[in-house]
Amino acid sequence: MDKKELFQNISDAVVDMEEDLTKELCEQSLQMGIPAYETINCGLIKGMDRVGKLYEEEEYFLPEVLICSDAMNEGLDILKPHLDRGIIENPLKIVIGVVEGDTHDIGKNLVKVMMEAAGFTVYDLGRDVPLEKFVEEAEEKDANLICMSTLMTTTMPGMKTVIDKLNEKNIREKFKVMIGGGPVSQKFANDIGADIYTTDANEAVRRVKEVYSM
Ligand code: B12
Repeated sequence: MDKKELFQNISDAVVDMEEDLTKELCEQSLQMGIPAYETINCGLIKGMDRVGKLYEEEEYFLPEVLICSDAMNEGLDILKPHLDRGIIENPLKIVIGVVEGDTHDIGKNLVKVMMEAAGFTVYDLGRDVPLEKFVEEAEEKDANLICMSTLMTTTMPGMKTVIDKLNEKNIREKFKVMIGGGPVSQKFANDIGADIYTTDANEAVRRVKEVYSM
């Protein structure tokens, strides 16, 4: 089996809710010497993206989606210890969370894993995070970057509220703000004055490194 085929099989195993097979294939990827981050991006995340689409098409319902995400997490558990942690002398400090009112955290967790793998220090506030907490924690941890995730249109305005709070306290310049999640777009990011928007976890790391010239 070549790499491309293996990634396809991992993505299929997630979609087919095959926890054991997902684990087995992730182990195989390590034996083949494939970098863990590549298997996460090209196998596990691809699979979960397809699951999201199947849900939208009403082929899958929530119980199926949750079993798929269990399979993805089993795979992540195998791969995470093998992620090459980037070694950075003064790692960026990142505060990340899902905005108030929203409990979808699968995507946020993936962004966190990829950020940690890049060598950044990540403070995870979890999901359904009170908006004020983003500001408080960023100040307390002396963070460089605030990352916010949301999957629902109804909770998107919370991202703007956080930026407004930073402005009110005259500390907006201290932090970069990065946003992401299903309904979020570059246009929305521009409208609310966020600094960085990306569509996926891997791109998120690339853009952060670009912005900080790393
Ligand atoms: C899984 C899921 C759930 C699970 C969540 C489990 C969990 N722990 O996260 C459960 C079953 C709990 C759930 C509940 C609900 N859900 Co739901 N759910 C989904 C589903 C099917 C998949 C989301 C997902 O995990 N995708 C896979 C991940 C990997 O993708 P992702 O999150 O987009 O993340 C990637 C990128 O967006 C990006 N990214 C994400 N965050 C960030 C952050 C930053 C900073 C950056 C840079 C990038 C980034 O990187 C990630 C990896 O590449 C979506 C449909 C869909 N297609 O998205 C609906 C969906 C999000 N849910 C929806 C709804 C309505 C609900 C409920 C309100 C349902 C209900 N009536 O009870 C509740 C929410 C309750 C609440 N208050 O939060 C709607 C939202 C509609 C809207 N537009 O607002 C959706 C779109 C389904 C739909 N079409 O109706 N849900």
